Amino acid sequence: MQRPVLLGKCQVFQVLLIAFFAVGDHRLLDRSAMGQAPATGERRGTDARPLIISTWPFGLAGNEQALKAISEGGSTLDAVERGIGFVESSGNQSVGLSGKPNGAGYAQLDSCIMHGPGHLAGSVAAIEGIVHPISAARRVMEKSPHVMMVGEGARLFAIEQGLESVAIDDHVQKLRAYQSLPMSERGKDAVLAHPALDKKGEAVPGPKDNHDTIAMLVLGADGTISGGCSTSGLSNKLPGRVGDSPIIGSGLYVDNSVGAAGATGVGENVMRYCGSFLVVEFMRQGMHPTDACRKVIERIASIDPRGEKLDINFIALDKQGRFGAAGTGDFPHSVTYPGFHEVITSPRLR
Ligand code: SD4
Repeated sequence: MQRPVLLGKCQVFQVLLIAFFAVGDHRLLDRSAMGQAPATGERRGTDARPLIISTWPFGLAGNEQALKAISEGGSTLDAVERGIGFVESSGNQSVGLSGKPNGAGYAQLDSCIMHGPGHLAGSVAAIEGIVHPISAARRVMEKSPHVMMVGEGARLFAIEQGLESVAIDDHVQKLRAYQSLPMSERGKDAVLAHPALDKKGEAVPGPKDNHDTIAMLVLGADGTISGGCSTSGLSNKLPGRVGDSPIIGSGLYVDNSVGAAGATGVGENVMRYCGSFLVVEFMRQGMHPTDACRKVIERIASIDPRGEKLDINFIALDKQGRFGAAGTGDFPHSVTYPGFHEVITSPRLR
């Protein structure tokens, strides 16, 4: 007689759980609560927590790891480190040591992390031979007196901190061989920060498909927000080139009282505008994250003659659980919260 009673309680709990997530999903599509949906780009939101959003379809597996970290009692910061760390060692072609090599033929990685409470930040740039740059960024934030470390100093610090590394013995030789090339041969596929003009005087867009980045934002049940970003950067970049991804305010920005934003795309077209910072500032003014992302792209495109050929994308979430994204092209990004785990594609801006 006991067993059916116990089962009944479980079922009631399950129904309550489903109802709770259904409320979250209902709000997700409740445009009267969230405002009228614009012609392109959904305005979405949820009451469910944690809410995790990351760039590209490959972010989805990272989101899953982030969710696991939280379900095992970890913080939003632990979630970011684990989620991005998973992508860094997944054999990804644009994140981690398996990512795109620079012009000299080896990976130089960029990463940063932010934690809302205390407005904490850490970052590493052009780091070599470190398997998890996101963990190196977290160590800079938590174990050094600094915010940003670069190159060999960052690598040695990460190793001292016990992080996994691989040998980089051949890098100097590769760099010398690269430097012996005529200038015209170096970084010939690299993207230009300032628009190149074709014979007609039209701005030439940068090469496609030679880059990608994981940016991940996590909103916890208590309203805590953390974020991170990690990339190998553009393929064939000049050795020593640093993109937007490790720059606080460009590749990532978190303000615990407002929300967070992260970027992916051609860093040269983001870092001159403090792109992620600007998204958060627009959300501070009350804009929905989708609108804030769109507005920043429109701002940048209004200055740069390459317009929508800039190849830039933003993700964002706010303190209320509203989230969104926008890109100069169709932009698939990964969204996870209890009851929802999907890739959403925001349509190209124009
Ligand atoms: C960079 N923003 O190094 C990175 C690359 C990237 O999608 O995100 N590509 O410029």
